[in-house]
Amino acid sequence: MLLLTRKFPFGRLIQLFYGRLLGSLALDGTCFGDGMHREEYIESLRTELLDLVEHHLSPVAIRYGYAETPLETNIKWRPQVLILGNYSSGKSTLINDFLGAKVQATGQAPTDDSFTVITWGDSDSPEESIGVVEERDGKFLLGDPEYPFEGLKKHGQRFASHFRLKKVNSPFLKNLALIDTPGMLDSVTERDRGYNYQEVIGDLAQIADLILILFDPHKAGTVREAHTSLRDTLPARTFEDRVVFVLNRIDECASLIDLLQVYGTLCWNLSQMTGRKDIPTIRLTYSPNASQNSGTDREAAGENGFLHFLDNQRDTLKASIQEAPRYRLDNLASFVETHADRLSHMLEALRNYRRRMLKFRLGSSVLGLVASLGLAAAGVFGLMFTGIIGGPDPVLLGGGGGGIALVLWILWMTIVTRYLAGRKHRKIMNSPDHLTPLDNQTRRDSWRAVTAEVKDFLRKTDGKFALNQVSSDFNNIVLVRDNGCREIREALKELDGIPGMPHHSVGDAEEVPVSTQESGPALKRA
Ligand SMILES: Nc1nc2c(ncn2[C@@H]2O[C@H](COP(=O)(O)OP(=O)(O)OP(=O)(O)O)[C@@H](O)[C@H]2O)c(=O)[nH]1
Ligand SMILES: [Mg+2]
Repeated sequence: MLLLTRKFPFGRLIQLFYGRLLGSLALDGTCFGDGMHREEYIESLRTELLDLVEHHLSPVAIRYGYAETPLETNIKWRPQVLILGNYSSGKSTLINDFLGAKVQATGQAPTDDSFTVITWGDSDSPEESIGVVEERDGKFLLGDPEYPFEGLKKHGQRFASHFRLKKVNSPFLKNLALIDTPGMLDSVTERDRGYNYQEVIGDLAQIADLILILFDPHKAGTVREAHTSLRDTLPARTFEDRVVFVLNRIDECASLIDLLQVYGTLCWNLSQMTGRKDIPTIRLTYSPNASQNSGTDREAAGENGFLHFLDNQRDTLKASIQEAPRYRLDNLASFVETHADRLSHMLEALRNYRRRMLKFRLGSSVLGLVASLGLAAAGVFGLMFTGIIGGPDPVLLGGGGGGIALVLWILWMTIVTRYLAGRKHRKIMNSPDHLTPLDNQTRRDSWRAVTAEVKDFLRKTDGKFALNQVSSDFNNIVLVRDNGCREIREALKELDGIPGMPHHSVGDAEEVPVSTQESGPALKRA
């Protein structure tokens, strides 16, 4: 409870969180086994984090041109799970299975060429069966500020006509939204989409809290699009936390050997994609419904006996998806960390710029003053010695000399100093890297992310802005960066450490007994 005594921007967050936590514990020792309590805690932490972004980071980000829209615009909506995969890999079937109704169209061959955001919508009567209660088009979805998709407008009309919203009264959607995507195709057909598919995927991946990538046994090697879209857009450190690989439709493998071959091919391709030697966890799943409907339920017919030895990791996947709100907290924490870090670097550079320019102007004005006084004195004495002016009247001499010195100093300041300051400003604009120390990779990375914004701000203001305002903004952001971020991490760690409050990492699930941290297929226990 040490955290409670600290005085940080997060004092309120921590107090609120732990206050409720302790209150609940006192009332009911078993509260953590109760999903509702856990959801409430996650929700209050989420609200506080958004509050922090809205009140501490966004105003500063907008003031200095770091962001054009408030930073929270893209993160304030509900947690999202993005579902990617080859065409016909079973994305829509998986979604329908989880929702408990046929909400998305399914079928062999490329079926759906739209991005569908599926979110919670209340039905008129509680008895109504699960289904779509409201449907809206892409124009609405891209224009309504309630949703975080305004940034996707840049992908044009063709994309807008392939983007839609469905509200479904399925309890599965109470705390999250799913995004179904058109299947990945090969590069030739890709050109006909009419919008840049990979960029759209990249933008959606950035706001998604969890990304499922589905493969099926027929196309286990097709990872080109997934590779380009995700590796280029997701920050490297969040890639592994956010992405879940799924080998779906495994019931269609002819035998265990067939499955192992497919699995091996997929592992090889994934290791090429991730650039790592270790194999990411791959979930092995199939849809019992689809399997029966397609008449390939060879497990029941006894043909496909190998399925008896494997866990269908459908439930594991479901549990992972339902953990999306928890991933959202992690992502929000990373979001705050990244932006606080970059913003503080930007402000540090602006503060250093202003300090340097003020120091330069001060130095120049002192030099100008000394030079003006010297020149004025020399001039007055020169005129006296050459007899151009008469007797040495000290008042007249002092006044005349002072006047000349003042004129010279004003000329110095308005012409020489202004010229030299302009030259210095241009020099800094040409090589801004010297504004702050760049002694490690983290600093170099954050600097690369804000260099353009720093230059833009200096160009727009012509280098004229208040030093004390920048310094005070810098100090506040540093407080968020150093203390606030640490406290968020501590709060998240403690949340995970409390007994009865399991945190499923992407590789974990409660219901399935086999350790899912292993990367091999999940064998059933005897
Ligand atoms: N046997 C079997 N068939 C499946 C499974 N999952 C999906 N299918 C079938 O595979 C076909 C394609 O499934 P969809 O869910 O439409 O696939 P999709 O990935 O949404 O396809 P696109 O939207 O076209 O990219 C459908 O006919 C499904 O019935 C499965 O686990 N086993
Ligand atoms: Mg589909």
